[in-house]
Amino acid sequence: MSNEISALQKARAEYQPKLPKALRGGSIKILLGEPSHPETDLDAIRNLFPKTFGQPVASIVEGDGDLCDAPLKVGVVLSGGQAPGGHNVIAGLFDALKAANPESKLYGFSKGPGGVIKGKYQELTAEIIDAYRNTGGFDMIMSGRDKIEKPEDLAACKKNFEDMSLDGLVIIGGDDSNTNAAVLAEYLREQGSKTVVIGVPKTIDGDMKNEQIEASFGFDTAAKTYSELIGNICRDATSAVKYWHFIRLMGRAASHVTLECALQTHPNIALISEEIQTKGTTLSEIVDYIVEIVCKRADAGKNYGVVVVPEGLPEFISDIKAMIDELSNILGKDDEYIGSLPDQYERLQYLNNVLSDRSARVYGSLPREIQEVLLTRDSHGNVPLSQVETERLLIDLVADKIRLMTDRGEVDFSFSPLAHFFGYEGRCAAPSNFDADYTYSLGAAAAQLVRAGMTGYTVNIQNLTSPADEWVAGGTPVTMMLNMEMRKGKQTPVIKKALVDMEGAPFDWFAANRVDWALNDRYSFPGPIQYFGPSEVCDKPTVTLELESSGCKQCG
Ligand code: FBP
Repeated sequence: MSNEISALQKARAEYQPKLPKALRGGSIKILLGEPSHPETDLDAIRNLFPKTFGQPVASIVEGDGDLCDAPLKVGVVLSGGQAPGGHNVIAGLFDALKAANPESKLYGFSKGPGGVIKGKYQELTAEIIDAYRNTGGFDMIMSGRDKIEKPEDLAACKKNFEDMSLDGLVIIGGDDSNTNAAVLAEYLREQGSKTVVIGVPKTIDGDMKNEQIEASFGFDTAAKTYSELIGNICRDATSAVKYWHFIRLMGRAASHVTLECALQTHPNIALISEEIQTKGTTLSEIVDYIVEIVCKRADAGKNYGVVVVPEGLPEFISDIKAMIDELSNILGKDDEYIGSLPDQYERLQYLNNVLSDRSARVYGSLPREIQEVLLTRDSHGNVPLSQVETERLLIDLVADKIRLMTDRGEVDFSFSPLAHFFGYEGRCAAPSNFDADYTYSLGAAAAQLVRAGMTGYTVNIQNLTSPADEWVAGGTPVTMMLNMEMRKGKQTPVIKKALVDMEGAPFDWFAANRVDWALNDRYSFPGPIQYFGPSEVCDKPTVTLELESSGCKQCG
């Protein structure tokens, strides 16, 4: 690493992540359960994944198994957005491979799946690994958002793996990247390749979770980092007593990050996209709700407050969602033509003709910058929501309404809003103890699945609210988590994103408290992540994870 090492980095390099008992060095075996199947779209998924469909769920336990002890060559790649703990997955993988056989080699593919396709890699030595232990970021080998999907990409990967004599590839990524892992695993098995493919659940968004995967890594650290900042802003709000802070939080479609930060800090308003979708709330109703609270607080002499907004919100407001879906279908067919139009005016003219009247009206009513972002998709077909400035849109609409009410003599106070976006600030934070331990364990478990020659699996670590000692590692067949969704106008197999469960304990706890938080100042100040000190401070998991495992005692 070229940069000078900070005092914290130096001390943190010494931290030895905790591991579940079964992964702590003794002999290991893999227990296999019943054949698995996805919850829906069984036939479609079986047809697309004939070689890897139906594989059993696996548990890694202590005992004498026949895992490979010969030297292995394994590749690793980081895919998609950064998430704290990625380096520790690699360190856990490295240490476990070397412990099984010191002659084993680990190769890091650079800049994401694109590096796998191009065959760009370097051997990861102990010296490289040691420099990145317990650090945030993905800078050891960097990341990228390419997708291994075209037949020529799959063939290029196979050839590279043959040239390297690679036994396994570990793909560290979110739902889309783990889906990609399944596609590659299926292809390689069908081609008779020896290379197995294992996925690791990564994303700060917290939306890659299900019965098998309790949490994606990085969510804990990112949510704690944002919560520290929100807490600081709450304190500033009550000190200056003159600003309304509108804070948009990263997290893509799901509102897990926003909900977790609300549970940690108790802002006056938190919008949860999933609730807005369930209730069919319109944009103007959201604005009315915010204005009502702003006015009530002004009546009580509190001309300040804090609003948190999930970045995925636009996709959950019924009229905007319908318009985005229509746009996705149109882009699936006419992407190149729309891209070739000289300016936004021309694009608007064209879209006016092809969108339904309602969607054309909604699209036309949005600010130009948002219109332009809505015409782009990433390689997985997602709208790049982190670029949509929803907090500013809400500020404009709320300010307009308060201005109107002031003109009519209905209210008389000044509304001074400030906009913030917290996203990239949290994705590369030094991993919390939880994420440092969790990711190191995920890496160690991935090594065991590769040693067992398993393919098309995502690593899982369960029982996460208990001490690491009691965590249980295993593997979940990716095909078990798939469903068919429309992407770029085409039915595509993808891992189902976990949205906030409206019946779940985290949402219940929030819903039971939000009226109190809206009008009274119940802010909570979590402060910065602590790496040294009492376990109840340093090892605490997220409120979401705690409530999901213990239920909502406070809600009655
Ligand atoms: P992943 O789904 O790849 O983990 O990405 C997470 C995320 O941070 C989202 O919350 C955000 O919308 C997106 O990445 C931003 O993408 P980019 O890094 O390409 O700007």
